[in-house]
Amino acid sequence: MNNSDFIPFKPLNYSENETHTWSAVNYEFMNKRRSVREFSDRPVHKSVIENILKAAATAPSGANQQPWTFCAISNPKIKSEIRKAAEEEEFENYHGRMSERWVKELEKFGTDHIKPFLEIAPWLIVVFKQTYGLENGKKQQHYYVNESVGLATGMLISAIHHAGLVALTHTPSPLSFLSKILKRPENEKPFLLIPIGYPKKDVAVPNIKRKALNNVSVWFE
Ligand code: IYR
Repeated sequence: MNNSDFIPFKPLNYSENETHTWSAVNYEFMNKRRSVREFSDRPVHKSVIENILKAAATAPSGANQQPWTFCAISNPKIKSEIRKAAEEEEFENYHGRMSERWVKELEKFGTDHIKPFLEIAPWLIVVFKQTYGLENGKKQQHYYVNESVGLATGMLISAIHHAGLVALTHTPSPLSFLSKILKRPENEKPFLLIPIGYPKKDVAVPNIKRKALNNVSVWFE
């Protein structure tokens, strides 16, 4: 390998027992994460959001290009604008753009086109994918953009859960209104809209089950 700058990697060096314990502890912890649609308006300090975004931005990415931009919004006027635009799109979705079957499948989640959480949650994070780079005004090809940004978003929702907060990976569609409201450059496309905060007191979540391991894995030993 030429022109490489390598540094020592510091492994965690767990014992077999520790590896087992931590894998189990983490599973129990991750299994407590749920998407929440009703938020408290309790504020979350900016430093918490900064830490969460720093954690997300440690995700692996194609050629380490880190092709993501996270917009963190607490400004009430911008949140209202986003809510208004999202509800306009979602109205069309629930009244014709989604198939009847799709709307029926969503019934168990109790969703509709009205999205108060976009104003109530103290923070909205909009994840943008950079379809290409624009450093020093020069276009740079990006690789595996969806995979990279999907990984970063997974780590983002895990970081939110670690902080004891809740989130919704929200998908108003199409998302292009976010580029306009947030005035993002042409190389960035909106990927997901994620309200973050504390859950509303005594909030209930749909009684859904995770698929069993043997339904989601195939083993070749
Ligand atoms: N984007 C709409 C509809 C929706 C679609 C799916 I698939 C969901 O899992 C949940 C909602 C909305 O946000 O209401």
